[in-house]
Amino acid sequence: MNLKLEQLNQASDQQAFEWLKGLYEHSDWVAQNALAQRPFQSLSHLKRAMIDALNAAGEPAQLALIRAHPELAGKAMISKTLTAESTHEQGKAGLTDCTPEEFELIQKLNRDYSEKFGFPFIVAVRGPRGSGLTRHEIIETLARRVHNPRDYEFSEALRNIHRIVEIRLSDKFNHYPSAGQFVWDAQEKLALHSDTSEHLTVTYLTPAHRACALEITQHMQATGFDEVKHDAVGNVIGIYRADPSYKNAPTLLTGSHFDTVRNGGKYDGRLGIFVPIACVQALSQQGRRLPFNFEVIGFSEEEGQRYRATFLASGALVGAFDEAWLEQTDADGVSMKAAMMALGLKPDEISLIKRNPKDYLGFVEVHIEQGPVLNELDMPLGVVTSINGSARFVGHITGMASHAGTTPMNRRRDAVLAVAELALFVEQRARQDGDSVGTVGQVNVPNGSINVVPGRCDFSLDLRAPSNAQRDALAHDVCAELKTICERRGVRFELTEIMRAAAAPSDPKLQKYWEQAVESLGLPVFHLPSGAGHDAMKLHEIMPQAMLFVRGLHAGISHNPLESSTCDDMQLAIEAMQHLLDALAHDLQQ
Ligand code: HGY
Ligand code: MN
Ligand code: MN
Repeated sequence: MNLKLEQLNQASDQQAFEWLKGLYEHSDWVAQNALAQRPFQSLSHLKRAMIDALNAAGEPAQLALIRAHPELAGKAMISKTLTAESTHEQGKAGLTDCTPEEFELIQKLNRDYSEKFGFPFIVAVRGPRGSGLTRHEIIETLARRVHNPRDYEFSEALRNIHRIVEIRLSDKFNHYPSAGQFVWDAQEKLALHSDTSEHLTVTYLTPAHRACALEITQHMQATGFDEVKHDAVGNVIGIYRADPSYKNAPTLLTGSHFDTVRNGGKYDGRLGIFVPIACVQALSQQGRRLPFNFEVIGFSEEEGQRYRATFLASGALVGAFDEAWLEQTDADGVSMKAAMMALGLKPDEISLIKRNPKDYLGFVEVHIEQGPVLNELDMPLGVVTSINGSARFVGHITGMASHAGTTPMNRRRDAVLAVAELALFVEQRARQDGDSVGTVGQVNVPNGSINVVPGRCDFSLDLRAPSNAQRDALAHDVCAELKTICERRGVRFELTEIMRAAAAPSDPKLQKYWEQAVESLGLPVFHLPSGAGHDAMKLHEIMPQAMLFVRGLHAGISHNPLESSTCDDMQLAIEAMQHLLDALAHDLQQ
């Protein structure tokens, strides 16, 4: 079918209903109820109307819809009584040619799942790219999700049903998110470069990191940028110049980071590089120029994994590169300076990276949310209101190593237990604020032994809050408690603050451009703060900034290989950025 939205908007109720049949499995009432919201501004608006119709129907109707779905590789497939859509989808996922062992495993997992939840396991088998999960991914997902709580799985089943509908709708309208697929595929390919073979880890200036820098460079060169270069800290910079009739045109800056945490996800940072690349590709293909330069940066270091120099790359743009970082050594004793020189980077040119804010309109960044909010609300995009302030510390507690068998419990100076007590205090103290967060992300007993009371324990602290004052109060209380715990336990501590980033409220003007962009897509405008830190908080120090969040799947999990986002949501982020560019261009020309 090659349906057009205006056809659907102008058709009779009956005809419109006919056209939308088969979207919700054996439940055409959902689309029918959504038709009341016609005329639809966009396919996103239609999808939202159907989500609203299902939400309004209440849990019994939602449960009936879930139960109307066939089991994967289940009885309906064997008896060939699947709907045409499900036959196509389960076939594409290779479920029709399972090995006997796979078939046996799926049957068992299906049984366990249905017995536990009282409804069948549902996953959008065509997956986040729309081209199909593999059998192994499906089995892995089922084996993982069978351990979830019921209420989560009930909602997750509905989210997967909406994803199935989204893909079926693309088929009906023959409308595919091609730019989103380009961005999705580019990140998939970039994720092949890693410091380790087991999972995705790309730390500063490693061979994998340089391979990523090269690949991003090639993407920029192939998509119409006028200039592509690297700077002294390894940032990859692409410039799409303004219309030449605008003398001394200002620059809009955008971008995000391409380094990752250890065992990270494919989209953290990278999405914010490829979305603007897709925008430049479209501008270049249309032969269009803006009344401002558009500068896209792949920031080379944001996560602070190899060296304790978080936001190093965007920090260099605001003149906040700390020369002392150059002397830091990594786990193998390689200094940052040596790592840079080995790649031909010139540390003495770092100071030249600093930008003059007068040349810029501001900084905008697209980033995955890295949290559950948009996923739970079935919202593809969210407008960020502020980025939480954060403080990070590393430290160690020194007690006394002693024999695990002979040292009485009241004679111990156990370094781990002091850290454990601190970690529980961090949890309780952060909870007290309601919107603060505190994490002891690293705990390590150097040269520890199973039968030795730990004499030393290394640990980290990551403390965040929506305002600097709240962040500082949290940090103060945690540090004071550390002192109290150590005095009481007769152990000593050393603590070093390694980062303190200010909270960064979004610039109202740039935030408005994001709001108008989301609205133009026929989506509700949803505002949320950012718990995660971003390069935008560094640029915030010298220029206006605002961010757009993109929904993550799997409860928005991030800093985890389960991090996931659909090409349809990526398409929406591209279209939102295109709208922002056009709106900014229009206003500049007034
Ligand atoms: O930790 C953060 O918030 C970011 O991912 N660097
Ligand atoms: Mn991150
Ligand atoms: Mn990030």
